[in-house]
This record gives sequence, C-alpha cells and structure tokens, in this order.
Amino acid sequence: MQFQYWNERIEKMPRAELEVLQLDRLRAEIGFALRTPFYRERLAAAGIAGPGDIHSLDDLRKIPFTGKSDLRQGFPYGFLSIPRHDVVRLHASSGTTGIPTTIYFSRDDIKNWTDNMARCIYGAGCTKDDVFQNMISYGLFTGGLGLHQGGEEIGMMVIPSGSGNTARQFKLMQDFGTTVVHATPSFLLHVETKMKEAGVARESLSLKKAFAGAEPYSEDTRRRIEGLLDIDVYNSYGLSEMNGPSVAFECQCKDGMHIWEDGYIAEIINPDTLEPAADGEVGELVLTILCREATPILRYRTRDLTGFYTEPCPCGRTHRRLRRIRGRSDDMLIINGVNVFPSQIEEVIMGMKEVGNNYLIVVEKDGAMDRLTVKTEIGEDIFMDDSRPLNALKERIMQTLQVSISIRPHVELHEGGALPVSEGKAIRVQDLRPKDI
Ligand code: DLL
Repeated sequence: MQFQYWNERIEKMPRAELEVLQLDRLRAEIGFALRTPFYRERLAAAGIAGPGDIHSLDDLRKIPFTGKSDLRQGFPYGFLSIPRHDVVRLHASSGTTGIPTTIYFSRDDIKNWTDNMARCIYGAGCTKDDVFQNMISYGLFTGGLGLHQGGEEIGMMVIPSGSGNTARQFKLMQDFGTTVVHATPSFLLHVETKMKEAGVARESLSLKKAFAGAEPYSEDTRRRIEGLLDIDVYNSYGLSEMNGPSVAFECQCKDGMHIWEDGYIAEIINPDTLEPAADGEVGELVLTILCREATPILRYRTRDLTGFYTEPCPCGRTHRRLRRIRGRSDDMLIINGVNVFPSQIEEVIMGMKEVGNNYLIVVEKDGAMDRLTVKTEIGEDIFMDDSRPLNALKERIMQTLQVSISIRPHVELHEGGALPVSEGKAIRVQDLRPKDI
C-alpha cells in the first residue's frame, strides 16, 4: 500500500524525540493553565508553581484530573487563559445539566486543530482531487467545522451540506461527483436505506470513502456500511473538550486510530482505582491537550473506554493507535451523535409541576437511526380522558426538552403509578439498542 503523510516529520518522529517535544509542550501548556484561577489553585495544591516543576513526563501524574463538572463550574470564562479579544471562536457541548462546556480558540489554536485534521484526512488517502461532502451538523458541535477546515486545508472541494435531508444529499453527490463523505455511522446506514427507497443507483455516485465517528459503533457496523455503499469507512474519534474530531483517526490500514501525540498526552487509567492500566489493557482514556493556548485542559477524564495497540502500525507512523471505543464509564447517552445526560432530561421534566414522580427514558433503534422516547407519569390534577390539556402538555415537554438536549424526543404520558417502579435503585434509562461492540 502506498502511504501518504501530511506532516511526515511529525507523523514518523522517533518516540524518544516525540517525548521530548511532549515535555516541552506540556511545560508551555502548564504556563497557560496557570493563568486560569482553576488551575492556579489546583496546581498549587499539587506543588506545581510553574512549568519548571515538571521535570519529566512522569511528573504529569502529579497533576490532578479534570472532569466535565470542573469545566461546568468554570462556565463561562473560568478556563479561558488568554485575553477575550484574542479569542476567534468558541464551540460547546452538552454538560450533565443545562450548563454546557465551552472551549475557546485563538487563531493559532484553530491552525493547530486544522493541521491535525488535515493529517487525518490526508492519512486516510484523500487528496485535493477529492470532493468532500460534510454531512454532519455544523454550529456549536465540532464535527462540522472541524472536518470542513481540514478538508479545505488539503485542498479538497468541500460541500458543507450539514446533516439530514437525504434527498438533497443524493442530489449534491450526483451534481458534484462527491467522492468522500463524513457522517455519524447511524446516518450512513440510514443513507443506504434511503438510497434504495429513492431509487438512487450506486453507479450514479462517485463515492469512495466515508469518515464515521461522534458515536460508538462496532467493527460489524463498519463492514456493513462498507459493503452496502461499496466504500472504505475510517473511524474518527474526538471530543469537544479536546478540540473535537482529529484527536485520533484511522490511517489507510483501518486498524486502530492514531492519536496525535505531539498534540495530546494520552493515558489509560482504571476508572475505579484511577491507577494507570497495564500496557494494552482497556480502561478510561485521559487526555492532556498540548497545543491550545486559549483553553488549556490537563488530564481530562474523557470517560471513554479504550486501550492502546501495542504493536507498531504498518503505515510507519509512530503515534500510537487507540482501539475502537468500547463504551463509557459514565451514563452519557449518544443519540444520533448528540450527547445526552439523563440528568438533563430529569431536570426538565421534574421542573414541570404537571408531571408526576416517575419517568423512564427509552432509547431504541428505528431503522438505522436512534429513537428517544421519554415516558412520564402525569400529576394528579390532570385526567387521562381529557385529551386537550394532555396534548398541550406533551407538546410543551417535547419543546422544552428539545431546547435543553437539542433532540426532539417522543413523549408518552402515563397515569400516575402506571410506569414500573423498581425495588432497588430506580432504573431510569432503558437503552435497547443492540450492543455489538
Ligand atoms: O463527537 C467530536 C466528533 C465529531 C468526533 C465528529 C468524531 C467525528 P462531542 O460531541 O463532545 O464531540 O462528543 C464526544 O463522543 O467522548 C465519545 O464518547 C463519543 N465519540 C466520538 N467519536 C467516537 C468514535 C464529538 N469514533 C464523545 N467512536 C466522546 C465512539 C465516539 N465514540
């Protein structure tokens, strides 16, 4: 196989040299972190007064972990380490309650992110001859602009089609000869179904590759998409707190995602003991970002469960590979690529006085896509046989939830006492999607 590298010097840098670079960048990042009240206090408590207190990469372990709740407490500007007027962009993702986690970017931060993204796309074999249709949400979500910037950087023609509307997606593919698409795996499966329904012939499309990420999926799902659409599918991993996509991406070997270790220090820990996992063992991924000045985040607990490959990759890149994400160590649900915490739903419905005490969140498959249903009991003052107030309440719950979680759920109202009550801990979430990872 002929491999291509966007930044060969960095991508094939010998490990020893890479570690020197990491240490250098870690010190610089600590310098930025110390400008934020949060880290000034946290690092001082850990005996780190300045970058000079970090002598080796092992000293990283002196730094306490950062979690999503820390970022939330710092909302909106608590983690900003440069003057506000030097910030050129922000992105945000859902938090466990209504407060999002917000990440700021300087012009250089965007450049670094874009370079990492370009490495991913080029490393998957794309060139400036490709036409790239970015079928994922734009906006505060990082998936849209992230891949968009990277695609432009390598000179592909980018079609910012955004998510949804399969009929328009097919039209764009046919009109402009799209060769590469980006979407969530569930949307890619849905595209195939819609293609059949719409009578779009595979031969009328020039598709060769797809980038799929933002939600967990199995190797079987990858193969299924590849078979149905006759394309190569590359796994793409990232999270808003660490810029978004580009953290780790598969190369042409399609066997594990290279994590750009000049930009991140990756650790795998046992989520129960918080001790480092053994080489190759699955645990929780902890990330420290190294090339972002506006929002430094050290030892971030991603909650994603994965492990490193221990063998080198035939492509020659020295940056280690992550295994497919196995799941999470918290209760976050990913519904059609959108992150949802059960606590966000609870906050909304329990804040409505017409809603009773019991509720149940059900996530299931509806064709290739996920379907979210929120079942709630109604309060005593409402009667099941009076449909007008019931419909109005249902609509209000749907709308309020949509504002809070960015998804319009199905809502079912039940009489008080009708939903199952568990004897032990309440079971509030039923995730009925097949688990085949
Ligand atoms: O999902 C960033 C992204 C966009 C990645 C487009 C890839 C493609 P968040 O919305 O903050 O950011 O969600 C991050 O999604 O912690 C994982 O739990 C999950 N996730 C992302 N990529 C994958 C993947 C974006 N390839 C959260 N496999 C992460 C499994 C993934 N889970």
